[in-house]
Amino acid sequence: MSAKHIALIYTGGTIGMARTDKGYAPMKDFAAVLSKLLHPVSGAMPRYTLHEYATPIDSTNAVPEDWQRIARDIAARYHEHDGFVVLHGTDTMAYTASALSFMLQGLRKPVIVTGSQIPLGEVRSDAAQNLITAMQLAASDQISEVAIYFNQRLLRGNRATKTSASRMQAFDSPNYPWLAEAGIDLRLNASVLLPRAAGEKFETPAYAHGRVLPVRFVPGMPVRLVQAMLDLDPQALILQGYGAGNVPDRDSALFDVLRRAHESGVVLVACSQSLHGEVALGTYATGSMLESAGAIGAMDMTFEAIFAKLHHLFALGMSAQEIRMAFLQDISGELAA
Ligand code: ASN
Repeated sequence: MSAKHIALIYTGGTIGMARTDKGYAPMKDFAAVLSKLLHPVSGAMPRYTLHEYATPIDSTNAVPEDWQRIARDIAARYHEHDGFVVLHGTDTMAYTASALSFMLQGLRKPVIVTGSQIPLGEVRSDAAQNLITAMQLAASDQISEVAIYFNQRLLRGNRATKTSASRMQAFDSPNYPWLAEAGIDLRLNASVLLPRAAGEKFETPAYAHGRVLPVRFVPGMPVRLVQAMLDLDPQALILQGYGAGNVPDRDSALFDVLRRAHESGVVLVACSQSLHGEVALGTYATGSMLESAGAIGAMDMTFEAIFAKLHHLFALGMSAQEIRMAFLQDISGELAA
């Protein structure tokens, strides 16, 4: 029997849902279903304490304040437990995992986020396997970071993205190697894990929402759409361009709008619609235009990490100028330094 004691934080998601007339919705007796599932294997598992949210949510409904709540709940229990499993919906799991990695810096214990594609009680559910392995990983002495465990893969949380709505293999980390593979053995890829920090540095400032807005470019998109976004008074725009981060430069209207936004203090971040690779704004004239407008390239960060990192830096009260500098510094392994 493992002497480890982990905390299971149940926030919602398909893993804890059951069928209703309107489709899957959070089930009522999650704790009982969980203990029935785990009882037969308890000898091989760490001890756990369940912390069940009173109103579990479909993660589609999550807002940045929910990320902050989870981080604060982990921080409050940090010294009582050897590791943490966060049960969460898959839809926005990568956003939450990214945000947790920025709030819970310098972790010296594992925080494993998991969920499932099919609810716990359904036939062919992936919930039990994901949960059981996540719990074992949460008892590991070698992991000191926020990671997503899903269908035999352990991925860095702030490098992961949901790549499939229907496959059991719902997540990947296109710009970073998997941290572990769970086949017959649990094989950790030690060389790519975050080294254990000298000490924790938790920052859980009050997160706001609605001020970091995405603009996804499509061929022929009117510049007025970008202006309409700016009229919503954002603190930052994430410009999802093509390939290396390119956006159209055929006429100067887009440049003028972006330059004005930059001068008025909006943080402009350029990223790519491509899942793999990194932003290089100097490669094409269409990318250089963004640089001259004042945008910064998001290097090889995922969209989810960019979004969460901007929320984090704004919540810390930084100015636009400070954020432009801090954004390109690595916090928790989210970018290639
Ligand atoms: N809509 C669900 C959620 O994100 C999807 C899932 O968990 N598989 O909560």
